[in-house]
Amino acid sequence: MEAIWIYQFRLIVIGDSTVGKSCLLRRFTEGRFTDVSDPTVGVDFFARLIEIEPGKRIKLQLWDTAGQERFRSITRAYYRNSVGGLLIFDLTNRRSFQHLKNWLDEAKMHMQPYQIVFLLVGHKCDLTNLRQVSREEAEQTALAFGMKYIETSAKDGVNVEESFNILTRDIYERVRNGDITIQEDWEGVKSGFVPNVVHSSEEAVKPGRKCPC
Ligand SMILES: Nc1nc2c(ncn2[C@@H]2O[C@H](COP(=O)(O)OP(=O)(O)OP(=O)(O)O)[C@@H](O)[C@H]2O)c(=O)[nH]1
Ligand SMILES: [Mg+2]
Repeated sequence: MEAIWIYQFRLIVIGDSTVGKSCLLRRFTEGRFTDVSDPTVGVDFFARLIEIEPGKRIKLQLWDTAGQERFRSITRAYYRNSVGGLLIFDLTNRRSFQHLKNWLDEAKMHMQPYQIVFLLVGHKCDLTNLRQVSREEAEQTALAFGMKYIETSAKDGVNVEESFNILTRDIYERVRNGDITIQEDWEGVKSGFVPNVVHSSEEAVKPGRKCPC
């Protein structure tokens, strides 16, 4: 029997305000982009299924956090139950790149005793003329953090699918090889939902036959 989804992963999206977290999530879950996007208040929730192998789907629960400092006490509660995260900066805003280490330290402090698999994302790659961080520099930072790196644009739809796919596949591999285990008091990974078994035609009551009950 084919499962509707074999695992559910909870992912958190973090980074400075205005780097484009909500737009990236909206593009991924709703396939649209808007130039006007209100700052997130506290935490928003998105969800999507992705197919990891033919017939095998993973449900992603996506927590979109506010980058603004005043919401930090709310957002930090979401690290502990996340298995993966997108650590995002804006390629046209050097300060958002310089703040990455602070975001990572904050995550490490609040995810204990669990681990989060992160992907570093350089966002707004469509704004090539305004770029303030080179690909090489970002790749070196990702290496130092022990993460993969990708450049995305919600506006042009560049690498949006790929970023979530890379992170989901990384987590999936770690679940399969036992590096990440499902635990009762942790929401990071849940095992799948399988619909009720449908009786085969042989088991079904045939017309004219006596009811087995
Ligand atoms: N050019 C360009 N602009 C983008 C892109 N993604 C987002 N933006 C713009 O960046 C601004 C901020 O986007 P948001 O997604 O609201 O930023 P955020 O990171 O969610 O901000 P907070 O919720 O305050 O943490 C908006 O004006 C978006 O239109 C992109 O890929 N390219
Ligand atoms: Mg937002």
